[in-house]
Amino acid sequence: MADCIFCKIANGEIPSTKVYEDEHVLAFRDIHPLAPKHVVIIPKRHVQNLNEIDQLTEAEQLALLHACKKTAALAGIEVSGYRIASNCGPDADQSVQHLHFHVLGGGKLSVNMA
Ligand code: DGP
Repeated sequence: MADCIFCKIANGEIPSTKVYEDEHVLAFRDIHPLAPKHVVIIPKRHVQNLNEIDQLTEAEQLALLHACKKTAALAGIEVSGYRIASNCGPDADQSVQHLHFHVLGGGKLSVNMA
């Protein structure tokens, strides 16, 4: 998508601090962290949000799920704990219209984070 920030991050047009990458997904540090460790995981191919996840292949969907676990391990929070969140649509205040999962951890999380 031409003017999608996360597509630009996925193809290297906008720099990011990469945490994890495979052929289907990219995980990078959130620019406005809401927790001591805050990483965003995206599919490299554009879909708007979870409502469109069927447009991704099963391999891409599985890669997203596995990236959650791998990202938590790489961030060093797999034992202390973490939260996965995905804002979908207006009532959830989804601000970037490219499917993404927030990985939050590194300290006690409040209920309204992400
Ligand atoms: P959401 O509200 O769920 O759509 O979250 C979008 C997140 O994306 C938000 O926490 C900030 C982050 N974000 C937006 N633009 C950029 C960017 O250019 N770089 C990085 N690293 N993160 C961004």
